[in-house]
Amino acid sequence: MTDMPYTLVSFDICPFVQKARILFDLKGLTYQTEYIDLANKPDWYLDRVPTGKVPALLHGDDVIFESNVILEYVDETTPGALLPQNAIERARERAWMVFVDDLIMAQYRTLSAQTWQDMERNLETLWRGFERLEPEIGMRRDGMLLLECAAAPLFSRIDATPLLKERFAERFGEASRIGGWAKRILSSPSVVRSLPDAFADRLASFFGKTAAGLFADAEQISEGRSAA
Ligand SMILES: N[C@@H](CCC(=O)N[C@@H](CS)C(=O)NCC(=O)O)C(=O)O
Repeated sequence: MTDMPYTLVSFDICPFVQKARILFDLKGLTYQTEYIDLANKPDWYLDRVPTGKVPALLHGDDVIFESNVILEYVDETTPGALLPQNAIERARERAWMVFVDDLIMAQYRTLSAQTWQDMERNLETLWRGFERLEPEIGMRRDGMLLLECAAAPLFSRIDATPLLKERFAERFGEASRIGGWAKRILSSPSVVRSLPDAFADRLASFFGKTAAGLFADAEQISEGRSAA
């Protein structure tokens, strides 16, 4: 089963795709990437993937969709399981992965906010989510497990967005659990390799036109603040 080639259907800056890229790298698995245009999805994709979203994993005749399901499938069918053996620990890991998905969506709304107020509201949702995560992080062992793969896209985007980076450092110093966790995740070579070239520029050009000053220079940011 595992000797069949994998194809990951992708969009270059999709956070959900990034999770799968990290896991493939952690496990030393090779795979092909097929990019599709999300604004004009090919018929073959819409026929095979009911949600029409990326990522999807093509493996032999099978199509696996939903990033968390892809992570579990790859983890289960390849050596070196990352998901815990114990049922309750496995359930906790899965539950927090779903929780983190909601934070990815809050971050997307932050980056695509049309107004400063909207940006602030969604950023607060993201920060509160991190605060809820803190006790769980305190109980985790070191290393990259599936929750770290799932959360990494949040920290990659904070790190690549000057305003979010500054705000994150103000709210969660490196001495905090979340700050330390972020640092550990961002320093994983698999996370570094999961990003497309010129990621920060790519992100800025994708969101730049709509983000409420997030990618603008300092002067525009302070104008945004006073207008809020
Ligand atoms: N719950 C899905 C979310 C995937 C998702 O929202 N992907 C976005 C790109 S980052 C997408 O395909 N958007 C296009 C669309 O919704 O039609 C997962 O975890 O795989």
